[in-house]
Amino acid sequence: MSGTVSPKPASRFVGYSVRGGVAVVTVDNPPVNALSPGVPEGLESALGRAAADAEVSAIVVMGAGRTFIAGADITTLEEMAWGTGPGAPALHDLLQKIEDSPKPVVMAIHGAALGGGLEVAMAAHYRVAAPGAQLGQPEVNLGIIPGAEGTQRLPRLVGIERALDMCVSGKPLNATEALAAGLIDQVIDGDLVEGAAEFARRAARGRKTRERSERLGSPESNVRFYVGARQLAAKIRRHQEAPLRAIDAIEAAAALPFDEGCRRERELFAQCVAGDQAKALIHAFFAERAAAKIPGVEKAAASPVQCVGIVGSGTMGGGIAMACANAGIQVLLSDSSEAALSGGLARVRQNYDISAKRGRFTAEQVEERMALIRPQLELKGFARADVIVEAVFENMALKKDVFRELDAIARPGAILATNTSTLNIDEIASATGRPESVIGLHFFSPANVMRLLEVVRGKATSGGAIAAAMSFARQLKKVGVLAGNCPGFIGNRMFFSYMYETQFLIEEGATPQQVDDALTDFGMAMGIFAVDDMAGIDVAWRVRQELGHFREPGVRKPLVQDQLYQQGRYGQKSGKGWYLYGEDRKPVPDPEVEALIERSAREAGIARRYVSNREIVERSIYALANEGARLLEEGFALRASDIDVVYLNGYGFPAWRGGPMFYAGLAGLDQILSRIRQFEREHGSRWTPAPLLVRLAREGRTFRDYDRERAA
Ligand code: T1G
Repeated sequence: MSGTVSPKPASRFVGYSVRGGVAVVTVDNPPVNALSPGVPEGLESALGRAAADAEVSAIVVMGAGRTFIAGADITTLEEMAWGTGPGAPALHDLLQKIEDSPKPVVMAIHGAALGGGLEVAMAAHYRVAAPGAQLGQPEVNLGIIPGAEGTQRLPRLVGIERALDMCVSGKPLNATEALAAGLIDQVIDGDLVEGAAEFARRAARGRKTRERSERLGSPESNVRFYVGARQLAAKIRRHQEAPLRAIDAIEAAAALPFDEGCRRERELFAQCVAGDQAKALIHAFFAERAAAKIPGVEKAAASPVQCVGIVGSGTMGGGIAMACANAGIQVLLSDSSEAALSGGLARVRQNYDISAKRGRFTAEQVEERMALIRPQLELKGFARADVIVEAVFENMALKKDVFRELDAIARPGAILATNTSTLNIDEIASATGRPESVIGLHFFSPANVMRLLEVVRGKATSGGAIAAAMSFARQLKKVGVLAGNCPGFIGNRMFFSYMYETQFLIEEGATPQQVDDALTDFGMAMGIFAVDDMAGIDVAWRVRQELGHFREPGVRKPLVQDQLYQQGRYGQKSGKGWYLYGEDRKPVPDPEVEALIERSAREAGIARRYVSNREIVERSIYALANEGARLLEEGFALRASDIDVVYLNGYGFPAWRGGPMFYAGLAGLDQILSRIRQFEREHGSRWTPAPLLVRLAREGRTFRDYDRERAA
């Protein structure tokens, strides 16, 4: 193929070359070609050059490296949200220039065309994509709506119903779906640039997307789509503003001329980006990525884990096996008896069958996964495992025996991990001659579903082992967060304060249901008593014994949970705990429990009173933040944002509130401190404010400021 390549790039971010009469304009802003300041300008100037280039009859726009364009630069959006920067560059001029180009413009998409990336693509006359491409408007994940005319062009290409679904769910379409939906014109199997250039050469001038109206429906026919979209938003994005505003903007697309619709979108975008939900969700986006960075530890060189050994095929072991098999990793799953092992495997099979019934996997995918899981009665085969995860009963002597045995078998350099949620990693490591390879991998139940993986470093754990564990988390598509070795690590240590506080609240006058309702209204995925019933009251009891909670004299001890345990009310598994459970597993308040609470309070001389929902939320959430501040200062968490990531991904904390530490900053640390001081006066030393909280509140700073200063 003949072609000339420009010796000079069109701008720092945009390359320009000509192949056989087609200008190839390449966005090059690693890692994901975000539309940072300079990129839209570079694109505009490249388009101008192509327009003036007599040799050029059509234009292809593509992305360099691993992706097309992943959208607006979220760092500039964050500045916009906080009002600290000039804001995101306006894309309107660029979009108009693309759409008005006298020569046909073809977008050649591979990797991600997300947010502003898709909006740029939709302004073109044609779009072609590689088979692996993803096209979407994920702005809702950041608490905003598409801000570059996406809510106006998308429905013109894919129709109102599909556009609503994409903007409310935030889920991208793959290339096949995008083709069927009308979002792209062709899937290109071979060389993308070549294919796109060929497509461009044959392309006619093409229509402007703004001028298409045939898929916009009529106000009457659309009503049911708007109703459906609002129902979807209420279901999957409860309490969130942005999905509702996206629906408003799409309604405007159908009701108003294009330019007016764009104006409406801009207003709605501006409302969203200035709100607390956008601040929180943008925080969550960067927090998750920051968690992967560990000072002093290099990211592991890419050598993916091929084989994992798991000791124990119970609920946790089985779930971990599924998480690994889902990532295509071979699993050696062991247990001490034939019966236990076949029971464990049967549970795994049953869970997969349920997923298959729900349409998450095909029968074939289930078989592929089952084939990856090899049962073993002995640990000998573990010699070839890259990672070994111990998931036996929560008992120190037993775990030490397992590690002693593993030490004799595992290959040098293998990661020896324990899934303990409570026990001391250093003591477990002491059973081996290689404590540097021993680490905690605290999976959350169900381990094949929950995204969080706490990676717990012992005092001897090497940087290499930490790096390998973090990269293993990524391979499992989980978010790894590094925690220090203290009782409960990050998540459960904070959870204890939260859980016990809510138990005191019911003794003082609230009911489990009132507490749970107040917490779910706040945004928690589940109420705490429902969580306790799901996790098992017997499990919580055992943890209390193991960690010696309430052994110190003078500490207020919750009155009811031990009684539930003694009555065999273990929660969902026994049909009753804090609540009663029928077939549907929905918690039903139990008058017997309420009577038990009242009686226990009376006997302990606790005067019952009216407890407001506000007090419930403050005492539970501030208990989290106060304990979080302590473990941050003590060095058991690297950043406040890591604590947020733990709560967002492991404990059902609402993402649109950013996590407990971020939420505390928005609520005002001075405000929180003064409430905590009041609680301290009323309830004593368990409410003593964390020194770090006191210091930050005094200085008028937040945990976010604290993280930023320490990162700088
Ligand atoms: N802006 C800035 N940085 C970004 C970015 C973005 N849009 N996307 C990713 N990064 C950084 C990220 O922080 C990380 O940095 C690195 O890139 C690799 O990301 C006008 C308002 C594209 C699917 O929401 O979904 O457009 O940690 O680890 O797993 O309407 O990143 O290496 O320093 O996630 O391969 C809409 C967000 C914006 C896309 C790649 N776009 N990104 O996943 O890598 S709003 C999005 C992603 C908007 C318009 C509006 C994913 C990815 P670091 P990564 P990955």
